[in-house]
Amino acid sequence: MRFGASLAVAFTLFTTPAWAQRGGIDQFMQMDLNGDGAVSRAEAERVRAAQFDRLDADDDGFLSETERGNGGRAAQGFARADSNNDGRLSRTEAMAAPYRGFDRLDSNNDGSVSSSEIEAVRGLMARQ
Ligand SMILES: [Ca+2]
Ligand SMILES: [Ca+2]
Ligand SMILES: [Ca+2]
Repeated sequence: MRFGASLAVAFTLFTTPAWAQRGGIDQFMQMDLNGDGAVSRAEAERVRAAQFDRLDADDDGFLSETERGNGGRAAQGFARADSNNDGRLSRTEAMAAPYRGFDRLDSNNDGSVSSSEIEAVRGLMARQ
């Protein structure tokens, strides 16, 4: 099972051209757990849950500031996801955070980012 996608992918999911050029799309495709060439919302959620568990070092179901680390996009994503502002991120908050990049890549909003949707983004990048 491949849970190697970066935190930025699972939590913040930026889809700027710069992000894509840095290999963001390839990272995104690491979330295709069943290898069918598409990333479903369920796969994105599984990857996010797995990353939450990996970061939750003391297994209390919350990510503290220490556990989530400082700086970087992942930390920013965590800060935004902390909806009750108690400085820690519950599993519920983490799972409820927006899947921005996913939603943006899923251009027909069918809950799955298909290979053709990915190719469309790659095509846009190629023209830039
Ligand atoms: Ca898949
Ligand atoms: Ca914890
Ligand atoms: Ca779609």
